[in-house]
Amino acid sequence: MKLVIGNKNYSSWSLRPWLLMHHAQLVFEEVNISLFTEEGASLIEQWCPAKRVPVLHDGPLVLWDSLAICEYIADKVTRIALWPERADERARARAISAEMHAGFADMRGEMPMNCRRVVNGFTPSLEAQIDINRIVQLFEDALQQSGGPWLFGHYTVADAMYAPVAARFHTYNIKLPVLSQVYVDRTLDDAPMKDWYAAARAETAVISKAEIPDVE
Ligand SMILES: N[C@@H](CCC(=O)N[C@@H](CS)C(=O)NCC(=O)O)C(=O)O
Repeated sequence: MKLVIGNKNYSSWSLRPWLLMHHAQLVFEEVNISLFTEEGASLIEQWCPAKRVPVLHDGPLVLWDSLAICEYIADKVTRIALWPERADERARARAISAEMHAGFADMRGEMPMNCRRVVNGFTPSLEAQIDINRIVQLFEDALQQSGGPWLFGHYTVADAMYAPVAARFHTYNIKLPVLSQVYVDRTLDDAPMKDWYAAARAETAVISKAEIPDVE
């Protein structure tokens, strides 16, 4: 299998299936594309039917879209459960994964993932704060119901979907209630996430629109 991904520092959509595939203990090749460069644009032409990353190539199957890739991996890997076992919990995990996939546009726009940075003095707009509040509510509800350590007890697609949110909360120093903060810390301390961060730190490409200035 080949997973085509963008810059590890910035590409939040790429991070999701990459993490899930590591949790699924799959061996796969990476095709790394430096986004918004000339070379990157020609690689996107070559590898990505929707002109976006991530894309999974598995034999003849070419699968674009982060959530579809996560669903495929969860179907394909049967020895490790990547969705909750109970139908009602699985339905809730799918709902919050879909909510992430389709939503939180204000937070995503204002707080681009940037693993290398901690931005000083950042204050979210009211709209972004509403997104943050909703995410905190769903973290708290899921963690209280499951008892943790992951949203549904063991690691699931939902945790992979929200991993870039944990990265953003860290970068923009968002104050969180205890349960949510413990969950964010666990996400950042997860072994594959640490490997992703190490690779992101080693990258030198800068995407200027994703660089939010510090406020002194
Ligand atoms: N809904 C898509 C979104 C993918 C997406 O927007 N990817 C961004 C990078 S994180 C991208 O490829 N941007 C390249 C471009 O806009 O040219 C998914 O879930 O995979």
